[in-house]
Amino acid sequence: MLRFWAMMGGAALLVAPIAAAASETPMAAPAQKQRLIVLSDIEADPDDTQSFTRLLLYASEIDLEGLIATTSVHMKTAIHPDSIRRILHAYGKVQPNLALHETGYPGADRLLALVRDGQPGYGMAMVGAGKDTAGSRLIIAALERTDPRPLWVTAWGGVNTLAQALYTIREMRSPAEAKRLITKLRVYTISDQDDSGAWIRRTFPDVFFIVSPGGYGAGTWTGINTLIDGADNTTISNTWLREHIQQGHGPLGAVYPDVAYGMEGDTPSWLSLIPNGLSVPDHPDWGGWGGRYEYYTPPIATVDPSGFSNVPIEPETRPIWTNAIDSYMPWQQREYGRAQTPSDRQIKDFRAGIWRWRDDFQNDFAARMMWTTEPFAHANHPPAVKLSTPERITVKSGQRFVLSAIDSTDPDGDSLSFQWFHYAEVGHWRTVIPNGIAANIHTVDFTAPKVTEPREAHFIVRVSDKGSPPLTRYARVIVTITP
Ligand SMILES: [Ca+2]
Ligand SMILES: [Ca+2]
Repeated sequence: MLRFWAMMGGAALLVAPIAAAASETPMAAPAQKQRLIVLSDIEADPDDTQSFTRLLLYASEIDLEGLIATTSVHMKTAIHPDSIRRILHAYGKVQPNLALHETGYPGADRLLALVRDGQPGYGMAMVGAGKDTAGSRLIIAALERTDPRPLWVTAWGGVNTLAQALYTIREMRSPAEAKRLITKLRVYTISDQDDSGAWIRRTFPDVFFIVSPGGYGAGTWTGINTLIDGADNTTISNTWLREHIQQGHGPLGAVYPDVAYGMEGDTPSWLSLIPNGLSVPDHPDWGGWGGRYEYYTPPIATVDPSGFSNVPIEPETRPIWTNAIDSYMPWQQREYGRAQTPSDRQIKDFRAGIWRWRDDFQNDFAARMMWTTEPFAHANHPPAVKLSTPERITVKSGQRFVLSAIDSTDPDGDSLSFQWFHYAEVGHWRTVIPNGIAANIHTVDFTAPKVTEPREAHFIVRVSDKGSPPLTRYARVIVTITP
């Protein structure tokens, strides 16, 4: 109880006694985790080191299966696996403290054993017979492992080590076996940082592939660090990073380098693998911390073809998961007896699918960095969202329906805030369905619009605690509306 009062800043709130029941044992790691192999051109830009620092704080929630040093168009003749090991050594110093907060953090030795050299040179010139590397062999071994889950490979630089793995699979396995392995792949590349991403898409038209091809000006990933005009950009400022990540937060925070070009341009490739109740990785069109993507063949005119890229930009040959436009109205904070509501200002942009969650995932990062040095009682932990209604319901046109997250809890006993909304870009009903009453309460009612054939609408509840920093988790309800 004392801890609870301290976390509330001693504010004179009337608190239900349930707060005293707050747990101080580590939270349980999620039962189902995504598998991830990272390809990184670490040292081409300090931001790969930033992305690794953040990723290791989620090593309890994502099964890391390979950390591979690669080249890219920005660093064509060198790879730096030792730079990955350096971050892992810093992680090793804080892993015991992280384990006070959540189960499932692997020891540094286990992660050090996953570091590999990828292709030592640039692009497709380094792919072919006799060019297997430790990195490409690790990818094949991971695909061949008996595991029903998909395997994510995210490229933070060039992707030719994956191209080599696919080349070898095509040459050395039967067509049926190759198809079986390739079906397990989920690829996300941060733009095209060598010429092998386009080759993979052309040569293996069935590979699940998320990318913003073309110039970096078309990159959805830029939503992580682009300044939003007229909005509050505090959580990506250098001051915020210094205060919440870099300084005074132990050895892992200390390895987080200053921003040189842009903060963590590679992070969106894996951010949606964090199980936060919002992201469903196999549905990039449903949206998540890493952005929202739709499946189509982007015309070359839409991919910033004359923008900065350094890799030849060619027309796409088949559908891929790529840029999708979100409309987002930032919620305004209103003091003195007024409910939080969306502002009048609408941001409609292909990067908004990342922007809209940015404060949430930045605060999550800051809280986990505190986990590296603080005991459980001195740090914040995210709420556990619990729906009181099913995850899928069917209603008729004109029917009123109620969605509730009233039974949500917080491991620290924190007070919770709620936001319910219809995610209008997702599903088959694109007109915003307003809520009947205030949206910032745990139980909200909506009225189904009139449809002429069955339509699906997605509703999200965003649940934030009032800890420091405030942490947010979500739940999604898919409503099928019938005539
Ligand atoms: Ca990179
Ligand atoms: Ca909390």
